[in-house]
Amino acid sequence: MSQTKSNLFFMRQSLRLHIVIIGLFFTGSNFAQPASVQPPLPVFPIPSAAQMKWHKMEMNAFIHFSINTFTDKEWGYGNESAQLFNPSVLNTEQWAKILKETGFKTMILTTKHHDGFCLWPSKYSDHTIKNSPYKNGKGDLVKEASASSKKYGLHFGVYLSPWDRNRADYGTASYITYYRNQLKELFTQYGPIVEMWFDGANGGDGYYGGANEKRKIDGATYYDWPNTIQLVKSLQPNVIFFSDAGPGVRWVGNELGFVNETNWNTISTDTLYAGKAGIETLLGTGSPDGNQWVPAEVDVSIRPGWFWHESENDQVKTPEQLFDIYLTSVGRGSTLLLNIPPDKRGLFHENDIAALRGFKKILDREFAENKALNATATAAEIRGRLKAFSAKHLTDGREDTYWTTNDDITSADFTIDFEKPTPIQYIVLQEYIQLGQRVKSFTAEVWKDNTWQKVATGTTIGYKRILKINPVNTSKIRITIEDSKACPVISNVEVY
Ligand code: FUL
Repeated sequence: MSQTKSNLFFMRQSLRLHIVIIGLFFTGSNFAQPASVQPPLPVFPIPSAAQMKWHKMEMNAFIHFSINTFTDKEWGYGNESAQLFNPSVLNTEQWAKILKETGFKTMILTTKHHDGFCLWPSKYSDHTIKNSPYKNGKGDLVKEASASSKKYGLHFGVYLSPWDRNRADYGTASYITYYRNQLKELFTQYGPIVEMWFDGANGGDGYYGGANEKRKIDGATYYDWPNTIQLVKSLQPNVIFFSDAGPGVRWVGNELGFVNETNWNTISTDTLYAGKAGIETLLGTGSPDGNQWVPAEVDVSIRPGWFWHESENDQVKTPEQLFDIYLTSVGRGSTLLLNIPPDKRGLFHENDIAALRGFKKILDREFAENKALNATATAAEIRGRLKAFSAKHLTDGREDTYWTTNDDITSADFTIDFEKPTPIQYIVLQEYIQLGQRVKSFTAEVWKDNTWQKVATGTTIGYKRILKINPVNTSKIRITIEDSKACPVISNVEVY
């Protein structure tokens, strides 16, 4: 081939390649749009990488286990003898194995509850497991729990109660140093910790080293959280902090297993602090104009109490109740933190195990086959008419793709076509929250009797929204985003 000919050949080839690329990018009919259309700009605030990881966990487990397990109490006074802590056949592998099997991603352990007893041999206290009969004082339950979590592929988290009814110096500055020293131990000796639970509870009275009195602290200032958080972050930068006010995740405002149907991951934390009166409602909804990304975590116990009590063995939530809780937590865009308290033996009780397994069975049954996967999805509004933003990404089963519209659109719909009548009962929607939470209201319709029939209306979507509708046979569904803070960005739709 001569030089000129070969140049021509390459030019032609390159032109062809460009046409193919441009063709791949544009959806058929509107070939004339500019190729410069960019993804939508984020609507701030947006989740951090660690928060994003937390959203994807969906179900985590809380383990309340301590001296209260042996005294049949919910809140120990702080004067309990360490000798009382004596589980007979404790096995953290049993906990981890069951949690893994039933779909949980993290184990968060109460390393010290309000009574002050430490489940690890802290060198800063005598009120610890080292003065208990467990393993003749040689045991370290934080170590065992973190090792079992690792073995079964679970993340590990810790709860360390700021309120300490055992310590003589609770309420003074030296207690804050003590608390921080304990955090240093936890965050340097037990591997990666994904979540740190700062409990805002403070009931006032306690043993306090023998003072037996009522002590109230100023929840807004006493703990000096910014510096405590800084300290922990310097040891493990990716840890998510739970407290009423975050900054990683916020309390949901109740312990009943639900977040509000309108659930914004955004909230302004400037005026929030753990224990502040009357903030429950706000915590349950968040606010659309909040200046921080602090999603709500739904903490609830599988039993009436947080700790195990023999008298509650027959009050374990049923698999159906747990599934309802799943729908009002994960199904409303939050993460579920379900507490399963081991019994005096140091094992999950048989009734709790049966409930967890039953719950998992319901999940597997109800969400057995995603009928929307790879189904035809269409939308009139597509950002720049580009394939990169087309409706097909709603059903491609990928987390990193999405359907979105031009910037000036805040109301738009899309349709998912199953091609033949299909029985459905659940519609799952997910926003691409990496670009911010946007949707304010939407409706869902099904095609029935040759017309669109409304089956659900909703407000926020967020990380995930599961709509449970009356079972219906339909060949297609239509979702209309009625209102949105900015152009909607939807990453996933599933139908069961
Ligand atoms: C509350 C505590 O007072 C309960 O005992 C329990 O630990 C729960 C998760 O948080 O504030």
